[in-house]
Amino acid sequence: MHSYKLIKIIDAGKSLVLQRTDGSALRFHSTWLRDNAQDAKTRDARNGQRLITLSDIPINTYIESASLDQNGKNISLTFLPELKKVSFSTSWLESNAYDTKHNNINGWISSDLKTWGKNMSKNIPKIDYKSAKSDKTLLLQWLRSLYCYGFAKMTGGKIESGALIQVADLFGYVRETNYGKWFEVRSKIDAINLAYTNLGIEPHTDNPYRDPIPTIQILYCLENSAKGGDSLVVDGFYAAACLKEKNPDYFDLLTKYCVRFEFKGDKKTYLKSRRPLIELSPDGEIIAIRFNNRSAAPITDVPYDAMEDYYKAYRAFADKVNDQIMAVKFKLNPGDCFVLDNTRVLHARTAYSDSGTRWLQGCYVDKDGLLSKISTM
Ligand code: NM2
Ligand code: OGA
Ligand code: ZN
Repeated sequence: MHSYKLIKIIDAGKSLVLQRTDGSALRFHSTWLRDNAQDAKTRDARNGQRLITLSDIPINTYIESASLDQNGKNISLTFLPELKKVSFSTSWLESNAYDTKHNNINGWISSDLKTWGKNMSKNIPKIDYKSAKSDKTLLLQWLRSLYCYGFAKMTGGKIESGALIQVADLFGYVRETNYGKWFEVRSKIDAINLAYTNLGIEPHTDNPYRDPIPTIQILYCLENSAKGGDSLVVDGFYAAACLKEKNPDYFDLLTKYCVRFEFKGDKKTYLKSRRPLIELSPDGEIIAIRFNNRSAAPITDVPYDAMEDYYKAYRAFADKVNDQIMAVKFKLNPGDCFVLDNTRVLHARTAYSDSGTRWLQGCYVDKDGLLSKISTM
């Protein structure tokens, strides 16, 4: 926390400088300050929602006078032509400052997240269902890990159909899709999706053909006596970061061009999307990975002259994602489940035998609910 000693109006009232005791400073524009005023006429005190619109702020708004109180904790401003008086705490200004270093190198990852490879096998974030239900502190810790690593396990849940919904209820709301509120993952004759066979499935994210994609996935085990059928998870952000490190040109290609994903299920289902394999925000943050060989449609968004390199990049990323060193592997027991951030973490399973049984149930949950739960707990 910095301390503040001086406030100065510059640019004929169009901006304000807040001078720190250490010599550094933060600048704010008059329009920005006016728009973010926190008085009862500008913001609703109960829900924090803004009561004014931009057109309520005069286009020529400027700061006529500014003062900092004795202990440097609050500033008071007067805006003209409204003749509006507004105050801010310097701590609020500091935590909302934008006159700071901006990170806009392509491929940065939020500092809230920790990336991982196989080494995470020894300390997978874990909780048992009973503690999650009864101990708020442990639940919060587990939810934070789920957010930070994009993956966490839960053990000791009920061994009954639909129990996964009780896990979803701990932190969010189920996203219903054409697969239902939840879906049965077991080997079926005439499977409408390869997930419903006993074939191995390489690391993938679910439903990239959907827009928006499902953000959280729960895979819950009810039976697992078959031979094989191990589960694997891979941190897609880490895989992308490794690719960028080793071959930045490949990384750029996968972020720059869209691919198409498609899925035709039953007669009523034909889903399509167009997005890059590695999605960046406009300022270069890695925000989502989409990777699913089974539902990738022909690539038509890469120009002829770039296609050969694009495939090289795609292959390099696939090799990374399939590299043993990336994967955390485990076998689920009945009553166990894992939860993952489907915008980031890929999952896979090894093939399994016809002898014995394997029965998982899966569902999707929205990630905004998880973040809201963490913020309000
Ligand atoms: N299931 C299990 O995205 C996919 O098509 C993977 C999804 C069918 C809901 C499988
Ligand atoms: C899925 C899937 C993995 C498994 O249902 O989406 O990838 O372990 N299943 O069966
Ligand atoms: Zn899947």
